[in-house]
Amino acid sequence: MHEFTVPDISCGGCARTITRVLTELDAAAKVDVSVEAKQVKVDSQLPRAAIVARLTEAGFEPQA
Ligand SMILES: [Cu+2]
Repeated sequence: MHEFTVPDISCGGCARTITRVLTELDAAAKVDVSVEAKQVKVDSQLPRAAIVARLTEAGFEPQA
């Protein structure tokens, strides 16, 4: 399980975008986005760096 804090999450649309791009990257991924907490939980075998790169590319850079 990978957890990220993503300050740029502001609404359900952001959550849907994040869920979409990550499930495109790994169809088996389970993605849980909390808009209020600005947190993303990803249950996936992908390396953390690959998820960070994809989130950043989509405009949702995780906090270091
Ligand atoms: Cu949004």
